[in-house]
Amino acid sequence: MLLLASMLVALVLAALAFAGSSFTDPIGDNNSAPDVTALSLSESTDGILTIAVTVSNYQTLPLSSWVNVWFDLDLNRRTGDDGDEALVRFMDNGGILFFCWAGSELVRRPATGMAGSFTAGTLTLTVPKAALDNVPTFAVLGVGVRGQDDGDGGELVAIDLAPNSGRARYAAPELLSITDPVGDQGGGT
Ligand SMILES: [Ca+2]
Ligand SMILES: [Ca+2]
Repeated sequence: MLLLASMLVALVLAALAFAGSSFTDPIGDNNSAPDVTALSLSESTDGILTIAVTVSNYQTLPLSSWVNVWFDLDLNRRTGDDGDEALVRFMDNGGILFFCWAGSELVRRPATGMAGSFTAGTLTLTVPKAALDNVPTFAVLGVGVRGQDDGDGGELVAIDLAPNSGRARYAAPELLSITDPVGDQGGGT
């Protein structure tokens, strides 16, 4: 396992090194976070939330990037992890990680019933409302994240927040739709 892990790290580092020395990359921006430009959230009558996050700078998620969707389920910034009680994370490999507040920290839970895909610059996530305690009103934050494997769970390199500050409030069954500026993602070129 250790050997496999170190081989993977070596592969990732090699990929990063290669990307960093490439001048033919048409995107040309190897450290940029996904530049979020829109986030929407709607709900179907069968209790499924559909969340769409549009990104301007990537058609597919590059290695070591992910999208976090944070939920402040009690509309209280003083409770939860920096205010939030749930986190749905869509990974560069298409996987979904789900975390819930357990009184003192976020803990990972099965992403039961959740699905996601990132195509043509848009992430579409479906999340059963039951996973969010069926609360009718909550606040949401979408974050495009670029990370780097530091051998200890990764570190953040750059992020882009939508909305830029605070959270966007959702009240069922209204459609929530917000926009975020183009080109305000962090990360060097
Ligand atoms: Ca943006
Ligand atoms: Ca809270």
